[in-house]
Amino acid sequence: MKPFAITALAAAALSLSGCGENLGQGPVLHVASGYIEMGATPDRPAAGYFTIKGGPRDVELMAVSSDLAQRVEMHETVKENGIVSMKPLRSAPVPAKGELEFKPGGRHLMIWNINGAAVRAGKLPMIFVFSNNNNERILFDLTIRQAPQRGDSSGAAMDHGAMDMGGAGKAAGEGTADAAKK
Ligand SMILES: [Cu+2]
Repeated sequence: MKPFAITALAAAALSLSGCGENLGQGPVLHVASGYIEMGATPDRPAAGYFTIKGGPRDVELMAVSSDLAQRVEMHETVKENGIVSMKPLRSAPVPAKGELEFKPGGRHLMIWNINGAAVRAGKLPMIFVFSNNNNERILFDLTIRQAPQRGDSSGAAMDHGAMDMGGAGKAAGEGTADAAKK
């Protein structure tokens, strides 16, 4: 078992140096990756997904925003009695040395009216706000992808026009957007 343990340690060290930061000092809270998928039509919100790696302590992701989008909300997709709906999230936990993932079919960002220049550039600069260190802010560019053209199930899962919104109060804006499109 010893040789295996040593190999695992070496691999861990390699992956740390691969990040190019904080060698030997333990984990640092950071956004590891992420992308945005545009809505199926221009009047629909885009969806954002990302992975955040936790630091030495548990923290909460309190908000995500962008100067180049009209509005950004954190949502959670929930399935109850076979019915899929979305609920606005006030915050999301990033466990110490763990990971917070926003991904299709789960937690996601909804992003309205992304600036056209950002869409053409293929990336949206975003601000992630955390509960630690007086609301630490981390800047990260999310890559922008076009909506999938096929009607596959993962795309359908993010078709918010077809979903019931939970938490009616905070979701009123999205209802308005949907109504305007009809
Ligand atoms: Cu949503």
